[in-house]
Amino acid sequence: MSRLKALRTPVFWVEGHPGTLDREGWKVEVKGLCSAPKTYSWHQLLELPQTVADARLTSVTRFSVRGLWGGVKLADILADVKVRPEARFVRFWSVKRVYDTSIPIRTALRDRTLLAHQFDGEPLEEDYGGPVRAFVPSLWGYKSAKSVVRIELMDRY
Ligand SMILES: Nc1nc2c(c(=O)[nH]1)N[C@H]1C(S)=C(S)[C@@H](COP(=O)(O)O)O[C@H]1N2
Ligand SMILES: [Mo]
Repeated sequence: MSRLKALRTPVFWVEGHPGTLDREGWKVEVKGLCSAPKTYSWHQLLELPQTVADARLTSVTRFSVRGLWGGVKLADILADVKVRPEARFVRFWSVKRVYDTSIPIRTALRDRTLLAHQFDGEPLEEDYGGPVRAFVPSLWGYKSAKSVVRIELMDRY
């Protein structure tokens, strides 16, 4: 059993649980205000520098969970796609593209803002936003979009 499951943290999917997702076939498209837009395959994401953030996901519903969130710094991805100076917000789109949420670029560039695919060294399961989710510990949990398929760089909210 994964540690998140053992902790029995609440599982939120306002758009409905996505079911089983294809980890190996996962793709994350990065587009918008950048000079080198790119679609990352699962393996390309794993080839980027990996990091671990000891941090807490905190929901407005009064639960929080702290652990070692593993993944890629969003800052590294933004540098890789050559984010343009006029980009001011980063918008995440979840699988099925019903759930989307945006964060300011300065928050996106923080050290512990990740595209996360692990918790305490274990792969994230679908319940918790696997294969890969946004993890933004400096903002409320609803900004940490689960099962991200697209990241859009925008000049306004
Ligand atoms: N796609 C999607 N992502 C989402 C949500 C959601 O409903 N759908 N809920 C958000 C909210 S409100 C919180 S608190 C966290 C909860 O993460 P968890 O479901 O892994 O506990 O996910 C966020 N990401
Ligand atoms: Mo939440």
